[in-house]
Amino acid sequence: MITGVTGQDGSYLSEFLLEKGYDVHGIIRRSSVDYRERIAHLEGHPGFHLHYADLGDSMSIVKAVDRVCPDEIYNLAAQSHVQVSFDSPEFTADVDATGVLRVLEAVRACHLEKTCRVYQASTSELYGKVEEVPQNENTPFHPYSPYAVAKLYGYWIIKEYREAYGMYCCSGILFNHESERRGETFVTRKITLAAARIAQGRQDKLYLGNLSSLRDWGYAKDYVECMWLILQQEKPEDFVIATGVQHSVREFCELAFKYAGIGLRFEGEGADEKGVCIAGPENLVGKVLVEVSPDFYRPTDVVNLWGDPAKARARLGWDPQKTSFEELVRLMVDSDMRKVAAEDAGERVRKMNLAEYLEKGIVK
Ligand code: NAP
Ligand code: F7E
Repeated sequence: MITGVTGQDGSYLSEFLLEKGYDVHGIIRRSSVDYRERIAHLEGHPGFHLHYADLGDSMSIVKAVDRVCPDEIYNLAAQSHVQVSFDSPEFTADVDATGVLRVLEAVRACHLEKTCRVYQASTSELYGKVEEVPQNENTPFHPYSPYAVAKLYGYWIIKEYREAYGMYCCSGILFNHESERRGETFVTRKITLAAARIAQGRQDKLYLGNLSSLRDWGYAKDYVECMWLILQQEKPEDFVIATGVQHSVREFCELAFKYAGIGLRFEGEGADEKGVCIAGPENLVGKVLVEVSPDFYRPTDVVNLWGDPAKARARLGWDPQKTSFEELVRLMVDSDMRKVAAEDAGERVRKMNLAEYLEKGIVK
């Protein structure tokens, strides 16, 4: 069972488990618009099933767990946007903290605590205002946003149920992982989409917040394998999952624009820093393409995340360098270049259709 199946990780994990021959039961919540594009290609697969439930509604979770009787639960559902957690702290706490408790209690209510293993999507945000660099499983936590504080509860309640009830439940402390399916308001995807749009003349400028923030960015497709590996160990334990390589938002931006065919040079400091086009299409050279907008600053920002994946490498046999930073940026930019080009083609078709409809008097 996967909660958060419609999200970036849920969609990759579903593919991974289906390939292993699992029956996958995904939890979805009702929405007035269709947000299932990440899993649309899986619907209809004989091993793929969907159930309505909500992490804020304990009865719905109990009913889903009772119906499915899962061997493994991957609890990926969350309000996962750190900046949004400052605007909706209570909702974030309900889903990201109490939601974890609801999943654990559902397992107990269905008497599955001896047979059902639970994976909890913990996060490097727990290290927050970091107390050491790089961070490993023994680094003290210092959460620095409502999101991180909620996730800290999730981490501890998983540990508590492991010790109190002997349940096989553990946390993967995952550092940032990105992909072509990353939500469009996370910084990496915001950058790759903007680079593709600017390169194709569809956007003038990109506004970002803290360019100096440092992250350890990996590829989501590589990370879902670790979620599974963590649940296959003899004893339940927590693991840090990271690449062990750190880059700034500024570096991500330079590389993404380079892969989109645009040379960028950053000039100035703080809120006055700007990314100027120094190479690429003639009409762009000399123009400011990236600017800082304090709207994207956070009340407290986590600025130095760098993971030490030694335990995962040694104990899970996992390769943290499977996809390099350069490959990650390249595949995200390539995907967005195609996406933006397809949007163009779609718009051309719509315009052609409109012209035809106008001609035939179907629309006025
Ligand atoms: P994501 O793309 O934002 O997906 C979040 C998922 O949670 C979506 O399927 C969403 O459903 C679902 N969800 C939200 N609120 C819910 C609720 N009340 N009830 C049921 N489902 C709900 O996140 P992601 O990047 O895949 O991350 C997966 C998990 O890993 C999250 O818990 C996140 O906090 C954690 N994490 C992520 C990273 C990262 O870098 N990606 C790193 C560390 C930890 P809708 O589609 O309906 O909104
Ligand atoms: O920000 C800075 C921002 O929103 C990264 C989630 O998956 O990973 C993710 O959380 C950094 C921050 O991810 C913009 O201030 C600058 O320092 O892409 P992000 P995040 O906050 O690290 C962790 C591990 C999770 O667990 C979360 O679920 O980039 N930044 N300018 C910006 N960030 C955004 N979003 N937008 C900007 O314009």
